[in-house]
Amino acid sequence: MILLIVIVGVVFYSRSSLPSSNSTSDQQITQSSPTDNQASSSPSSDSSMSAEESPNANSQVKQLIVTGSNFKFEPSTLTINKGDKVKITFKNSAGVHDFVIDEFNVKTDTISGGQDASVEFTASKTGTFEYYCSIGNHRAMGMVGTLTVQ
Ligand SMILES: [Cu+2]
Repeated sequence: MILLIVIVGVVFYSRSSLPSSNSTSDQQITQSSPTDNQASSSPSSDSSMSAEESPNANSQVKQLIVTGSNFKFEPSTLTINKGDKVKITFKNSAGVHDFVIDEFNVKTDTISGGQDASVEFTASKTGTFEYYCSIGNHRAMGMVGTLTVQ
């Protein structure tokens, strides 16, 4: 009886120890695979970061389009951030107009309908500034808009 119990005990022990040795080898496999993934994924994430940086560097100039007509600007409000380099393309759809922001020394040529003119400036200060058409009494007739630098 004692011998049988010992045999059963040995068999049971060896069976229970076998799966445990298998599971440790499984752990080694699963431990090594995440490090392989990290090693392979980190160079790809680096390359994607550098790929994102170069378009950002190219798009540092903020492009805005303002359309002018008799006698309004569209849009009549613009919002940019302090420090932004801004390029405003003034598209004149009808009449003879220009586009002026006194505070940033912005003034396009006077252009007629169908033409466009662009100006570039850096929004060096925060506040709300008026852009307007300086031709005749156009400003008083509604050719004004508000530029907000936040
Ligand atoms: Cu005008």
